[in-house]
Amino acid sequence: MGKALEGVRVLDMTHVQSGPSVTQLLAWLGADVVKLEAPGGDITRRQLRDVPGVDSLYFTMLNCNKRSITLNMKSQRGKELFAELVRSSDILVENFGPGAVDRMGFPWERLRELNPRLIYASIKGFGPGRYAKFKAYEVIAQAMGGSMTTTGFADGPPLATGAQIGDSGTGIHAVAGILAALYQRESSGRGQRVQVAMQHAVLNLCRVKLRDQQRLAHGPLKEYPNRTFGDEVPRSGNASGGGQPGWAVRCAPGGPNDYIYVIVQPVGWKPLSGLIGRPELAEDPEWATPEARLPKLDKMFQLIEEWSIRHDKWTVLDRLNAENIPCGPILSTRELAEDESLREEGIVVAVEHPERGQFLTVGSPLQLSDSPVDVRTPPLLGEHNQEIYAALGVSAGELAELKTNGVI
Ligand code: CAO
Repeated sequence: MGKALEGVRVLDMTHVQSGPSVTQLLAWLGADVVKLEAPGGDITRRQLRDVPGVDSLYFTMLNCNKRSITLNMKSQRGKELFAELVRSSDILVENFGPGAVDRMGFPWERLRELNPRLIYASIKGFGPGRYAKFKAYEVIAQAMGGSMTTTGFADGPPLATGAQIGDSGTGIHAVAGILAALYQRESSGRGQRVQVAMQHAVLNLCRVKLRDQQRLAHGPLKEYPNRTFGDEVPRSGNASGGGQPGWAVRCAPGGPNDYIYVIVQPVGWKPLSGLIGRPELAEDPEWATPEARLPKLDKMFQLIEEWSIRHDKWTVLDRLNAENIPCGPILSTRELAEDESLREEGIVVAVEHPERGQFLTVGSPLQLSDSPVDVRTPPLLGEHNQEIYAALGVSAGELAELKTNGVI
């Protein structure tokens, strides 16, 4: 079967996480992704290494299904070869610090001159305003995009979330922009510039918190567990913060991940009150309606916890689901890695790597009926130098010379 992006060529100058997450998804959608690295390689090949001398999991989990070439962009021959690669690519993706590609001698004007059909996508920390020149990492984007201020408990410090919303979250936004540009090129015949800022992407994901910021002007946020409100949205612990109240309640035997997140929809209260052994609360006017429960959500979840703490989270999951009550046990990373259902669904995937052996990765969350994904091992550094440069007309002799001179 073919692939959605078959025939699309991506020149991938990305590194660390945000950029590689973009090109890995494009590769899974069927694009031919050529990762261009400095001769020393993407820094993440060496970061957080678990096996000495072998590409780290940081790298292997973000660079599947790509080919790898090395090229020193600061050498004259490197710039010439790069220009050739740009001519034969549909998409260029990069996430260097601000201005790095311009300093290499390839501002957008030059790139579009080389290839008017090129889609040139960049991820930066920030948009073109006052923060434009700043570098950014995951948690910086969380700090400046509305996530840290709203994560945690009211009496504690702002917290980082484990979900990589600044890096991979931005990456997914960039994929959307790139695919739209590819589609527009069908009618315009022209490529275009796609720019995504990590701060913008995180703020987009924190959209509901900006909603609540405006609601504050009209009084307290009643569905928040907080007792007092100032003029900023407070951190609200594990509250859902949405129209249906939710909380993480403890389960047996009380370990760090023995919790289940429970949402109490209006229809859920009757079966829930029966499950927790308090059937009378279904009819009690003090408890029967969502409005009656709203001022005492903490008490409500305490009642639920008095029941849940007597059972393990899997039993609680079954019992709640039997009553159609939305809930989710807190799954540890070990439980996720071992989850048979996730393996069968192809989202937790075992991949064979030539140097490290088998490793686990997260497969593609995008499932297309006519474009199946097969996750393939990431490339070793420069693994495809020979085939890619030969296709550009570089002879075997010159290739050896380029290697000796540090151009590749
Ligand atoms: N050949 C020669 N030089 C190369 C090269 C190549 N193939 N690829 C990169 N380089 C050079 C760049 O030209 C740049 O040199 P100059 O600064 O002299 O122009 C240099 O490598 C460093 O690039 P950088 O600024 O991207 O790297 P850094 O380690 O200093 O910063 C990061 C890393 C992530 C902070 C920065 O890239 C950034 O802000 N990126 C945008 C935001 C982003 O994606 N962050 C995600 C981080 S993951 O948590």
